[in-house]
Order: sequence, then C-alpha cells, then structure tokens
Amino acid sequence: MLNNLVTTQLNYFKQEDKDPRFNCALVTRKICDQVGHSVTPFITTLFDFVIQDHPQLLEYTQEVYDLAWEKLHIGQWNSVKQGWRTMYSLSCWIHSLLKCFQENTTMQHWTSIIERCDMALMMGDDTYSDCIHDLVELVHSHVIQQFGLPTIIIPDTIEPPTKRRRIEQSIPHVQRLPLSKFKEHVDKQEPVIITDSIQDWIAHQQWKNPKYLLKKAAYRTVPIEIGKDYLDQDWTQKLLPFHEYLRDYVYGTSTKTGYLAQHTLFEQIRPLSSDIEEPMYGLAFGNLVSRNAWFGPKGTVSPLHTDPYDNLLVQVVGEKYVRLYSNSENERLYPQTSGLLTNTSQIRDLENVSDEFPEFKNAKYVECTLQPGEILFIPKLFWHYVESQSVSFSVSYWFDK
Ligand SMILES: O=C(O)CCC(=O)C(=O)O
Repeated sequence: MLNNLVTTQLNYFKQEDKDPRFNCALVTRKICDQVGHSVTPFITTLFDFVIQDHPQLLEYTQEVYDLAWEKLHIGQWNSVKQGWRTMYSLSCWIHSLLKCFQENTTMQHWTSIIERCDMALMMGDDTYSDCIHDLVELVHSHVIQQFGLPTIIIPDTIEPPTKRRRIEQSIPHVQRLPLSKFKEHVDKQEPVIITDSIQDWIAHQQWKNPKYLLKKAAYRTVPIEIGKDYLDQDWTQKLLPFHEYLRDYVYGTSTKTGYLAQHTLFEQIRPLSSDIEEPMYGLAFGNLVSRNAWFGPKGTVSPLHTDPYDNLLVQVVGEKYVRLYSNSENERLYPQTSGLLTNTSQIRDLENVSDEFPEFKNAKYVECTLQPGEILFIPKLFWHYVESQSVSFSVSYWFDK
C-alpha cells in the first residue's frame, strides 16, 4: 500500500494538466513571483529531475531543502515569504517519497521520514499538505506494524492530583445551555462553564488512555516547551517524538516541566483531529481563528495573560485550575511594561505576591477547577492563569467577532 501511494504521488507531476498544484510551470511561476526569479533554475531543475526520475533527484531535493530551510530562518517568522514555505514543503515531501523507496529497514530510517513530513506540516505551507498527511500516516502505520508500539511505563501510582484549591468565587456552571442563552454570556462578556457538551467526542472517551494516543501519534514529532512557564529564564523549546514526550515528561521523571502548549496539533496530526469537533457554541462568534492543543503533566502553568480572541477552552482529560480577571482590572494586574510580553502580568505566583504589586490583592476574579468534559468561555482580553492539577489535555478554540 505504501509503495502504491509513493508511486502515485510521484506521478502527480507527470500528469501536469490535472491539478494546478502539480503543474510544474504554474508552481514555478508562483514560487518565483513570491521569492524572486533567482530561484527559477532551482525549481525547474527539481521538476525536470522528478519527471525524468533522475538518479541525482534525492541529492538535488536536499539542496532545495537546505536553501528553503535557510530562508525560513531569516527574520521574523511572519515575514517569511510564502514561496519559501511552499518550496520547503515540496522538498520535504519529495525527499520523503524517495526515501520510502530505499531498501532500508531500520526504524531510524522510517522515523526520519516521519520527522521530515512533520516538519513540512509545521513549517511549510498548505499546498501539498493533503499529500503529506496521506504519506506520513501510512509511514506511521508501517512503523507500528514493523516495529510495534513503544512501551511507556505508566506508574501504578500515578501521582494524585495536586491538592484542590479552594474555589471561592466560582465561575457559573450550566448544563444543557441553549445557544441563545450562551449568546447572552458572549454579549455581556461573562465567563461561563458548560458542563455537558462534549460527551460524544471520541477524545473524551479515549485520550485518557496513553496507548490510544500512541497508536495515533507515537512516532510523530511535536514541539515541546521546557521550563516552569514561558517567563522562566531557562525556558526553551524542543522537538521530540510524541512517545518520548509521554515517556519523559508526561509520565516520566524529568526534573523539568515539558508542555505541549498552544500548538496547532490538529492541523498537523489528522488522526487526532477526527476525535474532536468544534463545539456548537462556536456559532455565537465570527470566524474560528485557531484551534490549539495543550497537553502536559501535572503542574504546567500558563502565567496570567490576555489574548485578543474569545476562547472556548475545552477540558478533555484531567483537571486545571483557572483564574480569570476582567480587563477592567488591568491596572491591578501589573502587565509587563516592555518587550514582547506586554499581554502578560509581572506576577507569576498568585499565592506569593511581592510588595511591589500592592493593588493585586484588590483585583476581583472568578475561578474554577475545570473538569474533563467541561467547556470554559473566556471572553476576549480577559486575564487568565491556568495550572494543571493532573495529567491534562485541553483544546482551545479562539474566535474573532
Ligand atoms: O491551558 C493552558 O495552559 C492555557 C490556555 C490558554 O491560555 C488559552 O487557551 O488561551
């Protein structure tokens, strides 16, 4: 099956007239218009080599990859021209296809193909993402078939959840909330918890089972934030195979906190996205701007911050303590005054606040321990502090008006 897919995908470029994504002249023009005509020889040679099954194709694809990789790392991410991202995905995809033909049965060979496809899905553009999804999912199944699932030892005595915080100013909890009533909360920008709206998500039943997650994503590469929180001096990010993240950080003994945080995991790993669906309460807003995964062990912290979007934070597995302050409390919350993080408070530990911030104790807030199956509405620009009380998996949906 894998060989069939690889042959079929490589042939797409030989049937130029069918789909503009595989029309070499059109793609070349599009990329060159975006990044400049100096790359024309690179792209045309790449396509010529694909069409001729040229013996140097693999090496040449690596050269195109190296060039695109370099360009992706110049300047700010959002100023990178789209054409470099198309070129990056294209080179990752063709390189991966050719590697599938090599007679090499080591696990490392196959996982390096998965890694390259994942990099394309994370850093490339969408032009070839359907093809890359199809390829990486088949290679992933192939690896599981050939080499099995990695074993992760889940401690018998999973640490008990952190002692629950006493909830004094609880966010209202509502069952069977009609959309029309929910819209009233949105109009008034009032936080609310809906307790019973994701019960039929597959994720709600299955994601608490690490073996289920491994079947779907064990060998996929994911970005992990390392450090107590993103204000930590030593905070850093690294890419890891998902099973290593589970083994070392979620169920393991790493002394550092690892958090798969604010990642568009469902755009990257399709088999997980079919386990969730946008809550119907999304109809109360305008467009869905982004959908992010937040998966980690007990003790992950998202420090007190604001986002410029209305948010439905869906708690799928485990518990999280959440505290919310309206944006009318801004002055009592001491936002950072310079740098990139002016949406984040200078106060990191809500229980031990320095005398430098005397007004903090007067700020009014609401709070909850968010439980599996619940959806929390966090209005746009509300300050939120989030701390996991156990292994936890949440999905956030950000909307604009
Ligand atoms: O769950 C978390 O750790 C933070 C969630 C968050 O900040 C968000 O959804 O905007």
